[in-house]
Amino acid sequence: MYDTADRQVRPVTPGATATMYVCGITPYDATHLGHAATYLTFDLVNRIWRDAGHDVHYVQNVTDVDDPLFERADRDGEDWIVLGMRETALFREDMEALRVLPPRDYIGAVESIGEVIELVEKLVASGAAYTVDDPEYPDVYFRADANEQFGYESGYDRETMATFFAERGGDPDRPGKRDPLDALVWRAARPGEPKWPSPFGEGRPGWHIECAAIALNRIGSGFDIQGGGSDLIFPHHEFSSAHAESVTGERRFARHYVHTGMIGLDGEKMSKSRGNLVFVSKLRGEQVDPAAIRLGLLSGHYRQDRAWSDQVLADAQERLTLWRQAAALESAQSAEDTVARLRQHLADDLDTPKALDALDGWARRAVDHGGSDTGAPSLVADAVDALLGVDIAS
Ligand code: 5CA
Ligand code: ZN
Repeated sequence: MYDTADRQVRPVTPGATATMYVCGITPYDATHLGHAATYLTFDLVNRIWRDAGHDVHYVQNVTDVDDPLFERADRDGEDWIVLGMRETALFREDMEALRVLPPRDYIGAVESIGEVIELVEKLVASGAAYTVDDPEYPDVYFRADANEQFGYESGYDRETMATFFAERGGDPDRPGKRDPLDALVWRAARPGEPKWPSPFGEGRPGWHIECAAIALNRIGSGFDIQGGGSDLIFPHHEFSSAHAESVTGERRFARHYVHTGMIGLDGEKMSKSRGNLVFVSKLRGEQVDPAAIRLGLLSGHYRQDRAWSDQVLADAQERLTLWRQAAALESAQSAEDTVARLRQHLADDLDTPKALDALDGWARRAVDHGGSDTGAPSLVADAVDALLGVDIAS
């Protein structure tokens, strides 16, 4: 897999139990195809590991305490907890429809406040975090310079960091910070905001610390893969790693940092702020086969920013029909080679375009020319089911 930190493709080498943490949704709206593409990517990792005989400990969070939830709940006159619960339930239904294997631990921020507080206490005790001098709102910040290796994950220079920090939830202009890049780990309660008691006063967790705490307490330091979209490279993954490394004293939180490209529509990244969303639940409502959504999203390489379109879906539907036709045959040409190639391509940084091509080749030939191997159609169907998560058996 390509590792963002080392900027190269290198082997993932898990032990008997492979470990992965993937950043989950912020549940204030329905799951769109960008989210889906990211979780499908890590679902392939999960499936490849299982196919190779590993036990997999997969952890995912839900950012169910955050500004977008409060804003949406306010707008709609709803309880933010109820909003988060409903959207999380819809997300899980969408993932189930797409046949994404569920994580072993699925943990909300609401459930992990105690863990966050413990982690912040350690950071404060070691001097890695400090309280700003503001009696009204004594927020706690993590020092960007707490670890000497800071910056290794993104590899960004200071200017690029400053840009992304400001764009992606950071607060460079907050008075009282020692460095504009210092990251919020505990936010003192503002009027009307949800709050929990803590040794640093009532408040709520910052964002990066949530993922640091949830991962650290379940799969520890040095786990195999930290995953998410490329929009999480900085500041989110840089800081969640830095928080964790600061308490463990180890230089590297995750062994691989894996980031997916952004799915776009009409030339722009699919995002709630742009409003150009295609929801998984909407497509399901229109009776689109989830297997076609899945194949459409897997038809491009996961690291590539790429566009969703009606054509992508139509091509996927056509492919699915061909594969199902082939899988329904009494017999076909032998398929051991095809299955071996499927495994090889997936093992090569999840090269799904080549994997799908190999299957197209087998299916086209099977349908056009047939063959005498009676086990081949079900062999392919089983492999496609297990490795790609697509059910083509009739
Ligand atoms: N709750 C945080 C992570 S801790 C969060 O980023 N939530 S999210 O709902 O905004 O995004 C969930 C996941 O979907 C993240 O990994 C994000 O990188 C990914 N994502 C968001 N938009 C897209 C997109 N257009 N294409 C691909 N992945 C996307
Ligand atoms: Zn996260």
